[in-house]
Amino acid sequence: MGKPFVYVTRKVPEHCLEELREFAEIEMWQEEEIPVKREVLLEKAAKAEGIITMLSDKVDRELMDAAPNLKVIANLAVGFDNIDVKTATEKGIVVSNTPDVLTDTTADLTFGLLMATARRLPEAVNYVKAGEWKNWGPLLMAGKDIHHKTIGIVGMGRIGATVAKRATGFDMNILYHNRSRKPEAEADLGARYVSFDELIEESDYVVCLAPMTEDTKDLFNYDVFKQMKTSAIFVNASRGGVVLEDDLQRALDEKEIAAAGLDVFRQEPIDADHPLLAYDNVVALPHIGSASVETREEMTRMVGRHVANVFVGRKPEYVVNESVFN
Ligand code: 8YV
Repeated sequence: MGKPFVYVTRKVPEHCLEELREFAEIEMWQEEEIPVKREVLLEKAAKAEGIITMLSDKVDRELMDAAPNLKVIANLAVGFDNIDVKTATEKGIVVSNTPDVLTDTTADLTFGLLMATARRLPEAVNYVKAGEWKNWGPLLMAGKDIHHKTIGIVGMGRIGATVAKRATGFDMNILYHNRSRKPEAEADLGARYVSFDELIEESDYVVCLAPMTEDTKDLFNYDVFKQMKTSAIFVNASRGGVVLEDDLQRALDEKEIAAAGLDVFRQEPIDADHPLLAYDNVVALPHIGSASVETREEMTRMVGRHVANVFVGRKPEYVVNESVFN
């Protein structure tokens, strides 16, 4: 009997899948620029026992119905809103994800995005590169201070808590809102648990790191932006679906908030004519929270291990639907 077939829906660092190769025949979508075509995915799924997937590659019922031999879906991400976990569980398919390994890297990027937005770094870089720097004045590209300001973290999971840790280095006052209290963050980092409304009203920096769920979908609407300080900066490094982008645009137009730093969008990738790109006070990134070479390699090794584990009847380290093992 041949080795089980595994399809990888995006180009990943191939050398990190060496261990998995001992257990599986691996094929990978090779285009860097274009996401895997749906018809290709459906065709590959028909013989796949494992799928390594990520981001907006939808793993829905149609795909799982087309994959009668599928045993494991390993997501190269901590978020798994691209996967219909309920259907996978019904079908006994293991779903795994990659938390922890990307926590520091994503927290670094989130804090970097906050700083870039507050201190107008992309605008300043473009200004110099465009040869517009002809003079110097005290208020040239003047931004907002970060130190000693209040950061409000919505979603105090692993990444939220690590951003809070970064914030302590800037002597920030830390507020958080989360489904559950985090005593360690309160004791170790001095973070204060507050209601969502209090966080929105009191924070100079509102940072969203909450996962995409029914509760967080469209959470940041016009009324929420209006409730923020007019000097507030909104940073989103979780999922685009938590923000109503038209409402954010309106809040920026009406100067209800000062600026936004966005690593994620409702529909990714975005085009150059996306309305939010027209704002100087919006810093937009192409969903690169966990995108360091080291972390991407580690994530790839991890999904490889998860798939290999399932093939040898072992439970992977991070399983989203534990009940398939009961
Ligand atoms: C992923 C992310 O790398 O982990 C997540 O949830 O958003 C990123 O770290 C990206 O979504 C690709 O799957």
